[in-house]
Amino acid sequence: MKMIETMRWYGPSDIVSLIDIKQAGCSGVVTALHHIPVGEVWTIEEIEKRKNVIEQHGMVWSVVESLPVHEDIKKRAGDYIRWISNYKTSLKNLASCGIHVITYNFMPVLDWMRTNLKYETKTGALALRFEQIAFVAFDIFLLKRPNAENDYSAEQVTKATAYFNALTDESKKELMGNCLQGLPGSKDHFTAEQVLILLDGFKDVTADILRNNLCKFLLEITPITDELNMQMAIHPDDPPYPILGLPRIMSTEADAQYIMDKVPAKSNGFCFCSGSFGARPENDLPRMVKRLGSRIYFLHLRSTQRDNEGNFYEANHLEGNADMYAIVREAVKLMHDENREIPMRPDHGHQMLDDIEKNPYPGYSAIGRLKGLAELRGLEMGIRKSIY
Ligand code: CS2
Ligand code: MN
Repeated sequence: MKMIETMRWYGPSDIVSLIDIKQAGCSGVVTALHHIPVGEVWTIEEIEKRKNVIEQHGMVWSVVESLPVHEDIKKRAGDYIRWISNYKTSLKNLASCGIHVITYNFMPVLDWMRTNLKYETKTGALALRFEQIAFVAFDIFLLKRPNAENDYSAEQVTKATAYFNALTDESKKELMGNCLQGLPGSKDHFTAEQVLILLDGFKDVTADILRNNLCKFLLEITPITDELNMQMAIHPDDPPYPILGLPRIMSTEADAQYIMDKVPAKSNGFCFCSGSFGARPENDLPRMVKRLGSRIYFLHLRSTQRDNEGNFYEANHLEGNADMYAIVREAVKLMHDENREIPMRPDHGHQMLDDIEKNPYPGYSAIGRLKGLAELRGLEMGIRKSIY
């Protein structure tokens, strides 16, 4: 049993083409209908259209990433009943088209957050980076979130002030743009005003409330996904701790265990993202693969290099803090023991060689991901052949 090798494709507007993905050696494609507004139904017609393009290139649509969850569902407010009903319809439509693995996340307002999208690594390849003090400076001085400074230590505020004062106008603009990236798959940026309004909508939503809302949502959809043999794979928070005063509920093994206990349905599972979980030192990644085991439906393999101040950058796939050998070893054993194949994608890659002149979605370069995939594939084969 081996991992199903896939890459994410953002659809027809992605400068990385299906031909590129095929040549990288993938049998599967991970994509979403990014043009459909969050909450609206994915019709069979639209799903088929996308599926056909992928199949014309000799690959299959292995995983949906993401079927996004409307903010109202996370808050359990507004039109959430309608959005849940739409979500169920989209799930049924996907299943009827033969697509069964669905990734989503339950991070309020934003998806992942980085302060630098072009951090120069020692080879000159560019990586995504999260720098704590830059982020504090963004929060207090650029976003101007009310009372933001109360969330940080006096030392952090002092450092962020000095950092901010030393920035040129151009660097300020860049930091702002990096932090206000839109959702994956969109080239639009949020404005500070939009984000402040969205954040305000979550001001009364504590982590307990958010967790509860996630469980209620899962209790509503999993009877359907169980029946249709689907696999729901929640993606962890990135970075895996609260930011901008927002609650986070999928950052640790205990968080994952909690929703597994509350919603035991078989279709309630995980997208194990080693890069997201790995930004938190106490997350023991190989142990998590072992413990979450049969509920892991999708693997995102990536490593981060952390320092003591809470900064991290995305390292080469086999370097950084994640023990990729031990993680892949657990995954190989899991697939062998359960006699199943798990889809995997190299999650993000450096911008390198020809990628540098191009303008790929941040993290989704062609050559950097190809390199990551090639390394991971070799690692997996070596482990598999040495054990079985
Ligand atoms: C992805 C996430 O690009 C990434 O970091 O792993 O954006 C992921 O697609 C979503 O959180 C899943 O809903
Ligand atoms: Mn990921």
